[in-house]
Amino acid sequence: MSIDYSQKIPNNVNLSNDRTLQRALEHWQPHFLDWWREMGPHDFASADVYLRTATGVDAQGWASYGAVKMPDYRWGIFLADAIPDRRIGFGDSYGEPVWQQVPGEFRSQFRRLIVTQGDTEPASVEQQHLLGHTCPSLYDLRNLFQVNVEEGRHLWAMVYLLHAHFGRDGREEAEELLARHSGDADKPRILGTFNEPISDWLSFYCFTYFTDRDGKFQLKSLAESSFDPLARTCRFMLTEEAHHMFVGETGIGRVVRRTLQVMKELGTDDQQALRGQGVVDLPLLQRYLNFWFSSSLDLFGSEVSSNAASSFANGIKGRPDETTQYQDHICTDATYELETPDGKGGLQKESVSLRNAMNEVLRVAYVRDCEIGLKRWNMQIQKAGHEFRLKLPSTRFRRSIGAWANVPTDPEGRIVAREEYERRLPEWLPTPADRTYVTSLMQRVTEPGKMAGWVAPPDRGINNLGLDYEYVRLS
Ligand code: BYC
Repeated sequence: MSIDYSQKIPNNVNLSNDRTLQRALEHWQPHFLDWWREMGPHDFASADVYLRTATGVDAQGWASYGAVKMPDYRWGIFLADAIPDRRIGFGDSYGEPVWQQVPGEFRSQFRRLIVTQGDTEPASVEQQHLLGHTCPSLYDLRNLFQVNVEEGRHLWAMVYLLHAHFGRDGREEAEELLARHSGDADKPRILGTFNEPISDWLSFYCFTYFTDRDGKFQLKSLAESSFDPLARTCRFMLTEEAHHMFVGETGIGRVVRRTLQVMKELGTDDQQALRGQGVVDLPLLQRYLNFWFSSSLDLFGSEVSSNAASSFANGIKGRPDETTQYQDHICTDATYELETPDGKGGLQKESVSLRNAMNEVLRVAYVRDCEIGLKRWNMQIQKAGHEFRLKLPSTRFRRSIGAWANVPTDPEGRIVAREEYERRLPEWLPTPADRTYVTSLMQRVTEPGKMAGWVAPPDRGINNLGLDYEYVRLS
């Protein structure tokens, strides 16, 4: 169904047929706009931004591009088309018709997952609140704002489900989504990574590479859900998510390219020399990757989780590409082998029910996906004739959730003494001096076609426009 933009809330769910729901959402809308004004991109309300807006939910009708002031962005409710006769694809009710309403017995589980998903969306906008001030180019500034408005729309996606399917509880949760704030001491966001500040663009690229990729895997799992409206909304969100990861992958790639150029010009990889020229030395980039990768791994939850098992059993949350990637969709008898710390400085092998290990199944698939960018960036480094290689640290490194939480390991995953861990952290994670240096690079560049000195230009502009196009017209 095409998107109706004539409505106060654009939608393709026939919202005007349900006056009560429409009124409830119209009541929430000004609260959302207040939140956007206060917590969204700081200081750019009157800028004209070259944004894409969804016109339809199929591949052809996806986007229209044009100059938009962000507060006028048409946030709305867009569900991918229903798949006729869709059946439950996993768990105890495998093969039965999917649900158009939430079954009462699974209500609180669904609500918890939808709220957790919804909470990350405004959180990320809050994390990036001030980034626009230090943009490396208008191209990047526009990408930041594109990501921000789409995260705002993803919040709408979850709020629609809460309002439409969870009654009064849902409406209260929707209000709470605007009341918690990233990093707030009293009312923080639910998941750890979404309370980390993103105050520089290197962090932004790492976040969109690693943390948005968690979004991809979580949304793919929820897109398998037996609750069809959730599945359909996540399917459409995934098409938006792809651009966010593109921003991360190409962003880090451009940082690497620029550093390699300067390494070539200077004929050295000496940190001092490179920092003298205002670029990001590769070991510094590695420490940023270590930070954001390890933080994002926690977002998958514990290796062994009864929550994950019951979500799978009840058809609430499947595995990414459940239908195409797996033979066994019930998984009652299957087991999963894990290696966990034995609490005495060594390792133990554990065999757990596969249903209980679903978080780990997702995390392993995620890590594999993260490797793709690393290969591309390393290819550039190799081609430039350098031995240095960027690496993902072990999934055991610096974990706060699950079996490896607070177990001191080095980035290779070897358990080390707590004292050694503390002492060597500056080798592995950004130091205060690193952060000060990165912050010093964050000088705002807003002349069309110009780029900050620490990042190479992208290969191409947006929607076939040149790199010198004025992607954001600042008033
Ligand atoms: N930080 O059984 P456990 C995105 C909590 S990103 C803090 O181990 P479970 C985006 C957990 O909530 C995708 N707490 O794990 C990206 C639970 O608490 P309760 C977001 C954590 O429940 C960029 C307890 O620990 N979507 O879209 O199986 C920009 C025990 O949990 C953390 C989703 O996450 C943590 N890292 O799985 C914008 C999908 N990890 O309930 C957007 C929905 C766990 O006992 N969420 N805990 O109080 C889920 O599927 C699950 O909630 C989780 C956790 C995978 C997060």
